[in-house]
Amino acid sequence: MLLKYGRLKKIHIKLLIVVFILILYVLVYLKLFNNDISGFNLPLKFENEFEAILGPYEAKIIEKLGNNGEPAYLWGDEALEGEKALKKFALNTILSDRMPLDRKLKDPRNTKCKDFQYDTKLKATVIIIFYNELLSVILRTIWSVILQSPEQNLQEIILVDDSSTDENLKGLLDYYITTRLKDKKVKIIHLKNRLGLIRARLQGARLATGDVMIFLDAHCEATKGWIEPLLARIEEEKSAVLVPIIDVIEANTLAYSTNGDTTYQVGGFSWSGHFTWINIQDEADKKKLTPVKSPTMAGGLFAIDRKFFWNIGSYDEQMDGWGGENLEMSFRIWQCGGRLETVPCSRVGHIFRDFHPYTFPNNKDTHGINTARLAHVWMDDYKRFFFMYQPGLENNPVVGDLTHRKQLRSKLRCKSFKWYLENIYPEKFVPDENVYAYGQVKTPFELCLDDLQLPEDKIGPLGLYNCHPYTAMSQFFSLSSKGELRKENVCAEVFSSKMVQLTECHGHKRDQYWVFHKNGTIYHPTSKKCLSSENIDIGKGVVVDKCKNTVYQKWTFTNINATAYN
Ligand code: UD2
Ligand code: MN
Repeated sequence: MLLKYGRLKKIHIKLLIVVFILILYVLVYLKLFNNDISGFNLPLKFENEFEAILGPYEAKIIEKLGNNGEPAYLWGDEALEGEKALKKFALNTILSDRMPLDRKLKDPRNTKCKDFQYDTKLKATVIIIFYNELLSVILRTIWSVILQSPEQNLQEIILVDDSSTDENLKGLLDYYITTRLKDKKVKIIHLKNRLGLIRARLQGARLATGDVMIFLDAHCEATKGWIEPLLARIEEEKSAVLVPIIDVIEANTLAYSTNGDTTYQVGGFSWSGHFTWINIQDEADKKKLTPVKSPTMAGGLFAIDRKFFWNIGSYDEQMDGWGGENLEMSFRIWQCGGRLETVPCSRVGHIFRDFHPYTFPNNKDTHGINTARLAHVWMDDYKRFFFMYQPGLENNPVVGDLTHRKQLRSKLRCKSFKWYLENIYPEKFVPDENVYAYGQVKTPFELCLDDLQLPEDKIGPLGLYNCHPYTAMSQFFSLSSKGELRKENVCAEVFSSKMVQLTECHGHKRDQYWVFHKNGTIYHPTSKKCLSSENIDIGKGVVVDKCKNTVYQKWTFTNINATAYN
């Protein structure tokens, strides 16, 4: 008995040791592999080195350069270097380095905004994420937030370094914060692995303690009075997610430019899954200075109640890299009971770059994959249009598991995408709803109307091409209930009484009015001519011609509603 007891004791001890070692392993593993934050703790010996870099850099700043948001220029060699930098980084980095980090900007708001009193005590955590952004640009973003936000409304600024490889963004930035931004409530975390902007924002959000979180790209400048109307609106309506008017900071001269103080646009989307700017539809809304409904948001700059952010499903954590998260969040907010609004009295500048100055790991099309995820979860049957652009992603395992997001949707009892379209974005054109006819538009020779790969924001000829054996968006046209022969945003219009161009739809223009006859002609009443493929080479634009009832003027649509014929 005794012996047995002794042996048991030994086994216990051994077990304990094993468990202890296991725990140790887990701890070491977590420490090494998680994306735990590493706060900064500068080795003192580096301090002198950092000062030796920062001192001369600060001494070279040119006073009043870019003051009031005016366009700024450098001379001689630096001007040339600036041009090169613009080509390389889509940003004049040389100019930014010479410009004061706390430059003054004009107040871009509508003057009436200045009369509003916002009495809000809410505190915001401003979250700024970055990957290899220019140090001076990041610092200008931070300074603008500090200088333009009332002390009582700013809880903290959290910087999230998405594992940048640029050395300046490690020690030097930390050093700047400890020395130049002491007591300014600025915190920084350096992620150990690159997580992409969506998960980087989530990491920041997890540390936030303010009532409200405001996300900013790392190349922004906040202007006077930017934060108060955002906070005041959230105080009044916790489920309102808000975007400021996003002004343009020009990448070459860093000029702060606006569309004036009365006109601005809100967010829309294209069926290919891209964010677009759209005009406000409601005339009364156009004149309002109070928050205005926005169907979607651009994604980089927005304010949200912290608790509401988590309750409504934060972000889709399986979204990688860049892109798509903004439409996902926009649809989710509207469909699940929130509101998305643009606040015209809050304005923030953003440097719009012509290309991404960074690369993505593994060259993945993260925008496409992320959008496929949101299409599956939020767009119901309407996802058909997106997948016409991206057929390769429809059933592709790269899109990943969607169970959690679908569960979220049912848990929150979110409304359908149809509801969203009908109630929030009724002006959005649905290519196969409320139209006379849609699909491929064919000649008897198996040639089809084709947009000839016209970019979404451009105008160009209505082309002719070999019909594809599958439904491609480039050959998908609709004859709308208004008699437009159109794609998403462009309508066929007759120019110089012969040529047919795809140009922005106007809704009322007679030049964009077509009638489809039972005999297969597509008639243009204004010119009294018919759409014709006669003598048109493949890859060229079709024309209108005297109506002759020939085979060249015969067209068929894949789908026709009975009401189509006049
Ligand atoms: C727009 C948004 C951006 C984001 C994106 C879609 C605006 C003004 N900007 O593109 O915020 O919603 O659409 O996803 O609405 N970054 C990382 N890790 C990365 C890549 C980028 O932290 O792997 C940072 C980057 O440094 C920047 C921010 O994410 O601060 C947004 O990136 P961007 O400025 O290149 O995106 P943008 O403005 O073209
Ligand atoms: Mn940006």
